[in-house]
Amino acid sequence: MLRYVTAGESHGQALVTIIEGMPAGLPITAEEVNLQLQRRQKGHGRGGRMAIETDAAEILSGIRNGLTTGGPISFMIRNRDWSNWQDIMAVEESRGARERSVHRPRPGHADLGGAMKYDHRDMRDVLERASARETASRVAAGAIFRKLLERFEMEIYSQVVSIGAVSAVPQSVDRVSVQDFRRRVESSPVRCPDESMSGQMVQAIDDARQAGESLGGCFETGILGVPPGIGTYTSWEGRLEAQLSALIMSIPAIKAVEVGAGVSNATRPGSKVHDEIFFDAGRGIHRSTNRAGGIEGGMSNGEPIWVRAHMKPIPTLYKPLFSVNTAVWAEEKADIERSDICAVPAASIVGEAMVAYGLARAFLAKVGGDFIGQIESNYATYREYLWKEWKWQRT
Ligand code: EPS
Repeated sequence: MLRYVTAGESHGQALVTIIEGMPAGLPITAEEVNLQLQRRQKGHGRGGRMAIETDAAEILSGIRNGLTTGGPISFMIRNRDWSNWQDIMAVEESRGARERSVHRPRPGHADLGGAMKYDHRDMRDVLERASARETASRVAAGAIFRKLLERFEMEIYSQVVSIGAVSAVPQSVDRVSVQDFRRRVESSPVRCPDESMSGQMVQAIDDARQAGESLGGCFETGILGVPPGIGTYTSWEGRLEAQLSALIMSIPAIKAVEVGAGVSNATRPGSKVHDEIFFDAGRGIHRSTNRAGGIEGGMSNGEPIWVRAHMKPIPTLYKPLFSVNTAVWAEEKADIERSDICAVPAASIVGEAMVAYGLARAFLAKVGGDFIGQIESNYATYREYLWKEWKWQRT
């Protein structure tokens, strides 16, 4: 079973990740991992922390001579900013530890709930772990899962659909259009492929910054090239839409997820929602719509998988809302921690990493093995069966 755990605090010494269950024989380099980390640091609206860090993974185990060994893969991402927090974040008792104590919880963040749950009178003990800084670990792990999927011609993409009240018309992605799509997304400061809307999103972020506000928005992430039959209807927890939704919802500040056109599908009659099935000798079984987002009945159906995530505005406001100072039990304005104004572009990279993990886990559950060659053989057999018996092939 493919799984991973992350550890580390935003201003601690480092973020640490351990992955178990990766098959042996997959080529991967720290450079490929760091490329994804660099993508996560970008995005108009990111805060001052991104100017301090140059996130990079130091691989400590599970990869030798450029190939996974099948053993646990571990790596760490050092926090450059730690040098400014060594006293406050000291492991041993330290006089300076409480210099940056937090007693005015930010509405929308984990501060108050975490303090109650763990009896943290200094809420810094909550926010250091609750910080979106943790997503750097997920993006680094996602780089490895992504490499596994690409070995089997499955590729991940994402786009920003809206920021605040500025919405673009989301662009559908397929194998023909994906290269040009990627070029336009990666050249946008907010990862929106529509250049004109991209400019309006940047303006909305600048206006929010001026007003002491923060902004959320919506991003879409998807996977091309997934064969039918990944995931299962036979158990509730095996349903692929449930697995991917939970992974996306686990990203800090994500408050709603839809699979395919899930929200608008709920407003339409069935004949305007379900994707009709067609057949011809050349193409075999195929569809001309994909409102289901590539998943039906808990399983991939062979169409591109796409999900959309709706992110709340970042809780830290430079014009803070009311809160309660729990050190003196008086109503006061909330604490201000250095923060982003908008992190939707960054969150779309985290979303890519989470769907990469969900798909890799479900893919290995279907055609897995202990080493890449074994998986290649299993997958080739499955693909031949799909065409021979069910006239399905990747288009
Ligand atoms: C982030 C690191 C954090 C925040 C931000 C994202 O670093 P710092 O707290 O030192 O500024 O900038 O986290 C949040 C906005 C949040 O609310 O958790 C990162 O690495 O993505």
